[in-house]
Amino acid sequence: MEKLRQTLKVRKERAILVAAVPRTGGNSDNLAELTALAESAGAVVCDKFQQKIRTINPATYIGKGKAEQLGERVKRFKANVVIFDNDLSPRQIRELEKVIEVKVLDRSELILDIFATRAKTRQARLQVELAQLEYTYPRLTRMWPHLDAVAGAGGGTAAGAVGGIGTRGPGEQQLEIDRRLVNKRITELKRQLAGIDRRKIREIDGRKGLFKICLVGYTNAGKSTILNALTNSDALVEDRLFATLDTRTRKWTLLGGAETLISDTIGFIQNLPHQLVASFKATLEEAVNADLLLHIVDVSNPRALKQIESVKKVLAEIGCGDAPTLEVFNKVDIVRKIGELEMLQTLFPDAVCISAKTGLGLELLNKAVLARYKGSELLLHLSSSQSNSKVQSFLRAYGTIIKETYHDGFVVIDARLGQNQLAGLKRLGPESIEINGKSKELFS
Ligand SMILES: Nc1nc2c(ncn2[C@@H]2O[C@H](COP(=O)(O)OP(=O)(O)OP(=O)(O)O)[C@@H](O)[C@H]2O)c(=O)[nH]1
Ligand SMILES: [Mg+2]
Repeated sequence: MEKLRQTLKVRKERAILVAAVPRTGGNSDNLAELTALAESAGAVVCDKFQQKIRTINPATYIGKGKAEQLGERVKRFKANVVIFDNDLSPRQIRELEKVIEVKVLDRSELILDIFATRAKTRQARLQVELAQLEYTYPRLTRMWPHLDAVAGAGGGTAAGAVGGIGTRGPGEQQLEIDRRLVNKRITELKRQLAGIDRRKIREIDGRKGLFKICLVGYTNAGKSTILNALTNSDALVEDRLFATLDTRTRKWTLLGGAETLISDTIGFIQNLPHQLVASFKATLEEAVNADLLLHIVDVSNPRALKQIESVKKVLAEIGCGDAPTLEVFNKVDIVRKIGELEMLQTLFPDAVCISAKTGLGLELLNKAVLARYKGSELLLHLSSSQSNSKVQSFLRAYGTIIKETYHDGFVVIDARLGQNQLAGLKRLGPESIEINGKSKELFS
Protein backbone atom coordinates (compact mmCIF):
# COMPACT_ATOMS: atom_id res chain seq x y z
CA MET A 1 0.00 0.00 0.00
CA GLU A 2 2.68 2.44 1.04
CA LYS A 3 4.76 1.71 -1.99
CA LEU A 4 1.94 2.51 -4.36
CA ARG A 5 1.21 5.82 -2.69
CA GLN A 6 4.77 6.99 -2.99
CA THR A 7 4.66 6.66 -6.74
CA LEU A 8 1.59 8.85 -7.11
CA LYS A 9 2.09 12.26 -8.62
CA VAL A 10 0.16 15.39 -7.88
CA ARG A 11 -2.08 16.06 -10.80
CA LYS A 12 -3.02 19.61 -11.61
CA GLU A 13 -6.77 19.40 -11.39
CA ARG A 14 -9.10 22.26 -12.15
CA ALA A 15 -11.09 22.99 -9.05
CA ILE A 16 -14.15 25.03 -8.17
CA LEU A 17 -14.34 26.00 -4.52
CA VAL A 18 -17.59 26.49 -2.64
CA ALA A 19 -18.11 27.80 0.87
CA ALA A 20 -21.73 27.44 1.91
CA VAL A 21 -22.68 29.76 4.77
CA PRO A 22 -25.98 30.05 6.60
CA ARG A 23 -27.82 33.22 5.65
CA THR A 24 -27.75 34.41 9.23
CA GLY A 25 -24.13 33.54 9.74
CA GLY A 26 -22.72 36.70 8.20
CA ASN A 27 -19.78 36.55 5.86
CA SER A 28 -17.21 33.87 6.14
CA ASP A 29 -13.77 34.47 4.71
CA ASN A 30 -12.94 30.79 4.69
CA LEU A 31 -12.52 30.89 0.92
CA ALA A 32 -9.00 32.31 1.27
CA GLU A 33 -7.95 29.37 3.44
CA LEU A 34 -9.73 26.85 1.24
CA THR A 35 -7.88 28.30 -1.76
CA ALA A 36 -4.54 27.89 0.00
CA LEU A 37 -5.48 24.32 0.91
CA ALA A 38 -6.55 23.45 -2.64
CA GLU A 39 -3.38 24.92 -4.08
CA SER A 40 -1.30 23.09 -1.51
CA ALA A 41 -2.92 19.89 -2.79
CA GLY A 42 -1.82 20.76 -6.30
CA ALA A 43 -5.10 22.01 -7.73
CA VAL A 44 -5.59 24.94 -10.07
CA VAL A 45 -8.45 27.00 -8.70
CA CYS A 46 -10.53 28.15 -11.66
CA ASP A 47 -13.54 29.53 -9.80
CA LYS A 48 -14.65 30.07 -6.23
CA PHE A 49 -17.64 31.49 -4.51
CA GLN A 50 -19.57 31.75 -1.32
CA GLN A 51 -23.09 30.37 -1.29
CA LYS A 52 -25.56 31.66 1.24
CA ILE A 53 -27.99 28.97 2.32
CA ARG A 54 -31.08 29.19 4.49
CA THR A 55 -31.01 25.59 5.65
CA ILE A 56 -28.76 22.64 4.99
CA ASN A 57 -30.32 20.37 2.41
CA PRO A 58 -29.95 16.81 3.72
CA ALA A 59 -29.54 15.51 0.19
CA THR A 60 -27.30 18.07 -1.48
CA TYR A 61 -26.21 20.45 1.31
CA ILE A 62 -26.86 23.50 -0.88
CA GLY A 63 -30.29 23.64 -2.57
CA LYS A 64 -30.98 21.41 -5.56
CA GLY A 65 -31.29 24.43 -7.87
CA LYS A 66 -27.98 25.81 -6.64
CA ALA A 67 -26.38 22.45 -7.24
CA GLU A 68 -27.62 22.51 -10.81
CA GLN A 69 -26.14 25.98 -11.31
CA LEU A 70 -22.90 24.65 -9.89
CA GLY A 71 -23.01 21.90 -12.49
CA GLU A 72 -23.25 24.52 -15.22
CA ARG A 73 -20.29 26.40 -13.81
CA VAL A 74 -18.32 23.16 -13.80
CA LYS A 75 -18.98 22.76 -17.51
CA ARG A 76 -18.20 26.42 -18.27
CA PHE A 77 -14.86 26.31 -16.43
CA LYS A 78 -14.08 22.76 -17.53
CA ALA A 79 -13.51 21.88 -13.88
CA ASN A 80 -12.91 18.31 -12.79
CA VAL A 81 -13.37 18.66 -9.07
CA VAL A 82 -15.60 20.68 -6.73
CA ILE A 83 -14.34 21.26 -3.22
CA PHE A 84 -16.67 22.29 -0.40
CA ASP A 85 -15.44 24.13 2.66
CA ASN A 86 -18.10 22.28 4.62
CA ASP A 87 -18.06 18.72 5.84
CA LEU A 88 -20.45 16.72 3.68
CA SER A 89 -22.17 13.46 4.49
CA PRO A 90 -21.59 10.47 2.21
CA ARG A 91 -25.11 10.92 0.93
CA GLN A 92 -24.58 14.58 0.14
CA ILE A 93 -21.42 13.77 -1.77
CA ARG A 94 -23.20 11.08 -3.74
CA GLU A 95 -26.19 13.28 -4.57
CA LEU A 96 -24.02 16.25 -5.49
CA GLU A 97 -21.92 14.13 -7.79
CA LYS A 98 -25.04 12.94 -9.55
CA VAL A 99 -26.06 16.52 -10.29
CA ILE A 100 -22.64 18.06 -10.87
CA GLU A 101 -21.12 15.07 -12.67
CA VAL A 102 -17.61 15.53 -11.37
CA LYS A 103 -15.87 14.47 -8.22
CA VAL A 104 -16.91 16.31 -5.04
CA LEU A 105 -14.65 16.63 -2.01
CA ASP A 106 -15.15 18.16 1.39
CA ARG A 107 -12.61 20.13 3.39
CA SER A 108 -11.52 17.25 5.62
CA GLU A 109 -10.88 14.99 2.65
CA LEU A 110 -8.84 17.75 1.08
CA ILE A 111 -6.73 18.12 4.22
CA LEU A 112 -6.26 14.36 4.44
CA ASP A 113 -5.20 14.36 0.82
CA ILE A 114 -2.55 17.03 1.40
CA PHE A 115 -1.28 14.99 4.32
CA ALA A 116 -1.07 11.93 2.07
CA THR A 117 1.21 13.75 -0.36
CA ARG A 118 3.38 15.25 2.38
CA ALA A 119 3.88 12.29 4.70
CA LYS A 120 7.55 11.40 4.61
CA THR A 121 8.40 9.40 7.68
CA ARG A 122 7.01 5.93 8.29
CA GLN A 123 5.09 7.21 11.28
CA ALA A 124 3.51 10.08 9.33
CA ARG A 125 2.54 7.72 6.49
CA LEU A 126 0.91 5.24 8.83
CA GLN A 127 -0.94 8.02 10.65
CA VAL A 128 -2.26 9.49 7.42
CA GLU A 129 -3.31 6.13 6.11
CA LEU A 130 -5.16 5.38 9.34
CA ALA A 131 -6.90 8.75 9.35
CA GLN A 132 -7.88 8.33 5.70
CA LEU A 133 -9.26 4.87 6.28
CA GLU A 134 -11.19 6.01 9.32
CA TYR A 135 -12.59 9.18 7.77
CA THR A 136 -13.03 8.12 4.20
CA TYR A 137 -13.83 4.47 4.57
CA PRO A 138 -17.35 4.84 5.92
CA ARG A 139 -18.07 6.94 2.84
CA LEU A 140 -16.40 4.72 0.33
CA THR A 141 -18.72 1.79 -0.01
CA ARG A 142 -21.44 3.95 -1.42
CA MET A 143 -19.29 6.61 -2.95
CA TRP A 144 -16.87 4.71 -5.08
CA PRO A 145 -19.06 2.77 -7.51
CA HIS A 146 -20.55 6.06 -8.57
CA LEU A 147 -17.23 7.90 -8.63
CA ASP A 148 -15.75 5.19 -10.72
CA ALA A 149 -18.33 5.83 -13.39
CA VAL A 150 -17.71 9.57 -13.22
CA ALA A 151 -13.94 9.44 -13.13
CA GLY A 152 -13.67 6.73 -15.75
CA ALA A 153 -10.16 5.40 -15.77
CA GLY A 154 -9.18 7.91 -13.12
CA GLY A 155 -9.40 5.35 -10.34
CA GLY A 156 -5.80 4.48 -9.70
CA THR A 157 -4.42 1.11 -10.50
CA ALA A 158 -0.84 0.19 -9.95
CA ALA A 159 -0.20 0.65 -13.64
CA GLY A 160 -1.81 4.04 -14.10
CA ALA A 161 -0.89 5.41 -10.75
CA VAL A 162 -2.17 8.91 -11.32
CA GLY A 163 -4.56 9.77 -8.54
CA GLY A 164 -6.41 13.04 -8.62
CA ILE A 165 -7.04 15.06 -5.51
CA GLY A 166 -8.86 12.98 -2.96
CA THR A 167 -8.15 9.71 -4.70
CA ARG A 168 -4.60 9.43 -3.49
CA GLY A 169 -3.84 7.14 -0.66
CA PRO A 170 -5.80 4.15 0.40
CA GLY A 171 -8.90 5.35 -1.45
CA GLU A 172 -7.64 3.72 -4.58
CA GLN A 173 -7.08 0.33 -3.12
CA GLN A 174 -10.54 0.60 -1.68
CA LEU A 175 -11.91 -0.37 -5.04
CA GLU A 176 -10.26 -3.75 -4.75
CA ILE A 177 -10.38 -4.66 -1.11
CA ASP A 178 -13.41 -5.55 0.92
CA ARG A 179 -14.55 -4.34 4.31
CA ARG A 180 -12.89 -7.19 6.12
CA LEU A 181 -9.51 -6.32 4.66
CA VAL A 182 -9.89 -2.66 5.53
CA ASN A 183 -10.70 -3.46 9.11
CA LYS A 184 -7.74 -5.77 9.24
CA ARG A 185 -5.55 -3.02 7.87
CA ILE A 186 -6.87 -0.54 10.46
CA THR A 187 -6.01 -2.98 13.23
CA GLU A 188 -2.57 -3.56 11.77
CA LEU A 189 -1.90 0.20 11.43
CA LYS A 190 -2.93 0.78 15.02
CA ARG A 191 -0.62 -1.99 16.15
CA GLN A 192 2.33 -0.55 14.26
CA LEU A 193 1.60 2.98 15.45
CA ALA A 194 1.39 1.79 19.04
CA GLY A 195 4.87 0.32 18.60
CA ILE A 196 6.19 3.64 17.32
CA ASP A 197 4.39 5.38 20.19
CA ARG A 198 6.18 3.27 22.75
CA ARG A 199 9.53 3.96 21.11
CA LYS A 200 8.73 7.66 21.01
CA ILE A 201 7.85 7.74 24.69
CA ARG A 202 11.13 6.00 25.48
CA GLU A 203 12.93 8.54 23.31
CA ILE A 204 11.28 11.43 25.12
CA ASP A 205 11.97 9.82 28.50
CA GLY A 206 15.59 9.54 27.49
CA ARG A 207 15.74 13.31 27.20
CA LYS A 208 14.64 13.86 30.77
CA GLY A 209 16.57 16.63 32.42
CA LEU A 210 16.91 18.71 29.29
CA PHE A 211 14.56 21.65 28.91
CA LYS A 212 12.16 20.86 26.08
CA ILE A 213 10.58 23.52 23.90
CA CYS A 214 7.97 22.84 21.25
CA LEU A 215 6.98 25.18 18.44
CA VAL A 216 3.24 25.09 17.93
CA GLY A 217 0.97 27.26 15.83
CA TYR A 218 -1.29 27.58 12.86
CA THR A 219 0.00 26.08 9.65
CA ASN A 220 2.24 28.46 7.67
CA ALA A 221 2.90 30.67 10.71
CA GLY A 222 6.65 30.24 10.27
CA LYS A 223 7.54 27.50 12.76
CA SER A 224 10.09 25.76 10.55
CA THR A 225 11.62 29.10 9.55
CA ILE A 226 12.08 29.90 13.23
CA LEU A 227 13.62 26.51 13.98
CA ASN A 228 16.07 27.11 11.16
CA ALA A 229 16.87 30.65 12.26
CA LEU A 230 17.45 29.63 15.87
CA THR A 231 19.42 26.46 15.32
CA ASN A 232 21.04 26.94 11.92
CA SER A 233 19.26 23.93 10.52
CA ASP A 234 17.51 23.28 7.27
CA ALA A 235 13.95 22.19 7.96
CA LEU A 236 11.64 22.42 4.96
CA VAL A 237 10.11 25.88 4.66
CA GLU A 238 7.39 26.48 2.13
CA ASP A 239 4.66 28.96 1.50
CA ARG A 240 2.01 26.28 1.50
CA LEU A 241 -0.13 24.75 4.17
CA PHE A 242 1.16 21.71 6.04
CA ALA A 243 4.72 21.84 4.78
CA THR A 244 5.79 20.01 7.94
CA LEU A 245 4.17 16.74 8.95
CA ASP A 246 6.69 15.15 11.21
CA THR A 247 8.63 16.29 14.20
CA ARG A 248 12.15 17.55 14.11
CA THR A 249 14.14 18.16 17.25
CA ARG A 250 17.30 20.25 17.46
CA LYS A 251 19.60 21.47 20.14
CA TRP A 252 19.20 25.16 20.87
CA THR A 253 21.73 26.94 23.04
CA LEU A 254 20.35 29.92 24.91
CA LEU A 255 22.34 33.05 25.69
CA GLY A 256 24.73 32.19 28.47
CA GLY A 257 25.10 28.66 27.22
CA ALA A 258 22.13 26.76 28.62
CA GLU A 259 21.20 23.94 26.27
CA THR A 260 17.64 23.12 25.35
CA LEU A 261 15.85 20.88 22.87
CA ILE A 262 13.49 22.58 20.46
CA SER A 263 10.99 20.69 18.32
CA ASP A 264 9.15 21.75 15.20
CA THR A 265 5.96 19.90 14.50
CA ILE A 266 2.82 19.75 12.42
CA GLY A 267 0.82 22.95 12.09
CA PHE A 268 -2.77 23.28 13.25
CA ILE A 269 -5.79 24.41 11.31
CA GLN A 270 -9.32 25.28 12.31
CA ASN A 271 -11.76 22.39 12.26
CA LEU A 272 -8.98 19.83 12.03
CA PRO A 273 -10.70 16.49 11.35
CA HIS A 274 -10.71 14.75 14.71
CA GLN A 275 -9.54 11.50 13.15
CA LEU A 276 -6.39 13.39 12.29
CA VAL A 277 -5.89 14.92 15.71
CA ALA A 278 -6.28 11.44 17.14
CA SER A 279 -3.81 9.76 14.86
CA PHE A 280 -1.29 12.58 15.07
CA LYS A 281 -1.24 12.43 18.82
CA ALA A 282 2.05 10.58 18.72
CA THR A 283 3.63 13.32 16.66
CA LEU A 284 2.16 15.90 18.98
CA GLU A 285 3.57 13.98 21.92
CA GLU A 286 6.45 16.46 21.69
CA ALA A 287 4.04 19.26 22.49
CA VAL A 288 2.42 17.33 25.32
CA ASN A 289 5.78 16.71 26.96
CA ALA A 290 7.33 20.12 26.44
CA ASP A 291 8.43 22.34 29.32
CA LEU A 292 7.53 25.38 27.25
CA LEU A 293 5.36 25.86 24.19
CA LEU A 294 6.25 28.64 21.79
CA HIS A 295 2.97 29.52 20.15
CA ILE A 296 3.96 31.04 16.81
CA VAL A 297 1.42 33.47 15.36
CA ASP A 298 1.54 34.95 11.86
CA VAL A 299 0.50 38.47 12.81
CA SER A 300 0.49 39.59 9.18
CA ASN A 301 -2.55 37.38 8.65
CA PRO A 302 -5.85 39.26 9.07
CA ARG A 303 -7.28 36.15 10.74
CA ALA A 304 -4.49 35.95 13.32
CA LEU A 305 -6.82 36.11 16.32
CA LYS A 306 -9.09 33.37 14.93
CA GLN A 307 -6.02 31.25 14.29
CA ILE A 308 -4.82 31.74 17.86
CA GLU A 309 -8.19 30.50 19.07
CA SER A 310 -8.07 27.44 16.79
CA VAL A 311 -4.60 26.56 18.02
CA LYS A 312 -5.67 26.85 21.63
CA LYS A 313 -8.60 24.58 20.92
CA VAL A 314 -6.41 21.87 19.43
CA LEU A 315 -3.92 22.23 22.29
CA ALA A 316 -6.74 21.64 24.75
CA GLU A 317 -7.86 18.61 22.73
CA ILE A 318 -4.45 16.97 22.93
CA GLY A 319 -4.21 17.63 26.63
CA CYS A 320 -1.84 20.58 26.89
CA GLY A 321 -4.24 23.46 27.23
CA ASP A 322 -2.59 24.47 30.50
CA ALA A 323 1.02 24.01 29.45
CA PRO A 324 3.36 26.97 29.99
CA THR A 325 3.15 28.95 26.77
CA LEU A 326 4.88 31.97 25.32
CA GLU A 327 3.24 33.72 22.38
CA VAL A 328 5.59 34.68 19.58
CA PHE A 329 4.31 37.18 17.01
CA ASN A 330 6.09 36.36 13.75
CA LYS A 331 6.26 38.09 10.36
CA VAL A 332 6.23 41.57 11.88
CA ASP A 333 8.25 42.65 8.82
CA ILE A 334 5.14 42.41 6.64
CA VAL A 335 2.46 43.63 9.01
CA ARG A 336 0.40 46.23 7.22
CA LYS A 337 -2.18 47.14 9.82
CA ILE A 338 -0.25 48.27 12.85
CA GLY A 339 -3.52 48.80 14.73
CA GLU A 340 -4.31 45.09 14.52
CA LEU A 341 -0.88 44.17 15.85
CA GLU A 342 -1.32 46.59 18.73
CA MET A 343 -4.70 45.06 19.51
CA LEU A 344 -3.11 41.60 19.67
CA GLN A 345 -0.37 42.97 21.89
CA THR A 346 -2.88 44.25 24.39
CA LEU A 347 -4.42 40.76 24.50
CA PHE A 348 -1.02 39.08 24.87
CA PRO A 349 1.22 41.60 26.62
CA ASP A 350 4.06 39.08 27.09
CA ALA A 351 4.22 38.15 23.40
CA VAL A 352 7.59 38.57 21.72
CA CYS A 353 7.55 40.24 18.28
CA ILE A 354 9.95 38.77 15.76
CA SER A 355 10.64 38.28 12.10
CA ALA A 356 12.18 34.88 11.50
CA LYS A 357 12.97 36.07 8.00
CA THR A 358 14.98 39.20 8.85
CA GLY A 359 16.18 38.04 12.25
CA LEU A 360 14.49 40.93 14.03
CA GLY A 361 13.69 40.17 17.66
CA LEU A 362 15.40 36.76 17.76
CA GLU A 363 17.68 37.87 20.57
CA LEU A 364 14.70 39.12 22.54
CA LEU A 365 13.06 35.74 22.00
CA ASN A 366 16.18 34.02 23.26
CA LYS A 367 16.14 36.17 26.40
CA ALA A 368 12.43 35.64 26.98
CA VAL A 369 12.89 31.87 26.70
CA LEU A 370 15.92 32.02 28.96
CA ALA A 371 13.84 33.81 31.59
CA ARG A 372 11.17 31.11 31.36
CA TYR A 373 13.83 28.44 31.42
CA LYS A 374 15.39 29.76 34.58
CA GLY A 375 12.29 30.80 36.43
CA SER A 376 12.91 33.37 39.15
CA GLU A 377 16.49 33.51 40.31
CA LEU A 378 17.49 32.00 43.65
CA LEU A 379 20.55 32.63 45.77
CA LEU A 380 22.04 29.36 46.99
CA HIS A 381 24.53 28.49 49.69
CA LEU A 382 25.37 24.81 49.55
CA SER A 383 27.96 22.27 50.41
CA SER A 384 28.80 19.15 48.55
CA SER A 385 31.29 16.34 48.77
CA GLN A 386 34.40 17.14 46.77
CA SER A 387 34.16 13.73 45.16
CA ASN A 388 30.75 14.68 43.74
CA SER A 389 31.92 16.90 40.89
CA LYS A 390 28.50 16.79 39.23
CA VAL A 391 27.11 19.46 41.53
CA GLN A 392 29.77 21.95 40.48
CA SER A 393 29.47 21.11 36.78
CA PHE A 394 25.71 21.56 37.02
CA LEU A 395 26.03 24.96 38.64
CA ARG A 396 28.60 26.02 36.10
CA ALA A 397 26.31 24.99 33.23
CA TYR A 398 23.00 26.23 34.53
CA GLY A 399 23.74 28.93 37.07
CA THR A 400 26.43 31.36 38.14
CA ILE A 401 28.98 30.43 40.81
CA ILE A 402 29.79 33.45 43.00
CA LYS A 403 32.24 31.87 45.43
CA GLU A 404 33.61 28.41 46.20
CA THR A 405 35.80 27.32 49.11
CA TYR A 406 37.20 23.91 49.96
CA HIS A 407 37.68 22.27 53.33
CA ASP A 408 37.55 18.77 54.82
CA GLY A 409 36.75 17.11 51.54
CA PHE A 410 33.78 19.41 51.03
CA VAL A 411 33.21 22.33 48.74
CA VAL A 412 31.03 25.21 49.91
CA ILE A 413 29.46 27.19 47.11
CA ASP A 414 27.54 30.45 46.80
CA ALA A 415 25.68 30.53 43.52
CA ARG A 416 22.72 31.91 41.61
CA LEU A 417 20.33 29.46 39.97
CA GLY A 418 16.91 29.65 38.33
CA GLN A 419 14.01 28.19 40.27
CA ASN A 420 13.34 25.64 37.53
CA GLN A 421 16.81 24.15 37.79
CA LEU A 422 16.60 23.53 41.50
CA ALA A 423 15.06 20.08 41.15
CA GLY A 424 17.86 19.07 38.79
CA LEU A 425 20.47 20.23 41.30
CA LYS A 426 18.82 18.42 44.18
CA ARG A 427 18.80 15.21 42.17
CA LEU A 428 22.61 15.32 42.15
CA GLY A 429 22.66 15.01 45.92
CA PRO A 430 24.47 17.96 47.52
CA GLU A 431 25.01 17.55 51.29
CA SER A 432 23.11 20.65 52.31
CA ILE A 433 21.47 23.56 50.60
CA GLU A 434 20.26 26.95 51.78
CA ILE A 435 17.96 28.96 49.55
CA ASN A 436 17.87 32.77 49.62
CA GLY A 437 19.46 32.63 53.07
CA LYS A 438 16.16 31.42 54.51
CA SER A 439 14.86 27.93 54.06
CA LYS A 440 17.38 25.31 54.87
CA GLU A 441 17.16 21.79 53.56
CA LEU A 442 19.37 18.94 54.62
CA PHE A 443 20.03 15.80 52.72
CA SER A 444 21.39 12.71 54.34
N1 LIG B 1 7.82 37.89 5.53
C1 LIG B 1 8.04 36.87 6.34
N2 LIG B 1 7.79 35.62 5.93
C2 LIG B 1 8.03 34.60 6.78
C3 LIG B 1 8.52 34.83 8.08
N3 LIG B 1 8.64 33.62 8.69
C4 LIG B 1 8.23 32.68 7.79
N4 LIG B 1 7.87 33.27 6.63
C5 LIG B 1 7.37 32.60 5.41
O1 LIG B 1 6.14 31.96 5.73
C6 LIG B 1 6.01 30.74 4.98
C7 LIG B 1 5.74 29.58 5.89
O2 LIG B 1 6.86 29.33 6.69
P1 LIG B 1 7.15 27.92 7.38
O3 LIG B 1 8.32 28.10 8.26
O4 LIG B 1 7.16 26.83 6.37
O5 LIG B 1 5.82 27.81 8.25
P2 LIG B 1 5.36 26.60 9.20
O6 LIG B 1 4.70 27.22 10.38
O7 LIG B 1 6.50 25.69 9.46
O8 LIG B 1 4.26 25.94 8.28
P3 LIG B 1 3.73 24.39 8.25
O9 LIG B 1 4.88 23.48 8.38
O10 LIG B 1 3.07 24.35 6.94
O11 LIG B 1 2.75 24.28 9.37
C8 LIG B 1 7.30 30.61 4.17
O12 LIG B 1 7.07 31.13 2.89
C9 LIG B 1 8.29 31.49 4.93
O13 LIG B 1 9.31 32.00 4.11
C10 LIG B 1 8.77 36.17 8.50
O14 LIG B 1 9.20 36.48 9.61
N5 LIG B 1 8.50 37.14 7.58
MG1 LIG C 1 6.79 23.75 8.98
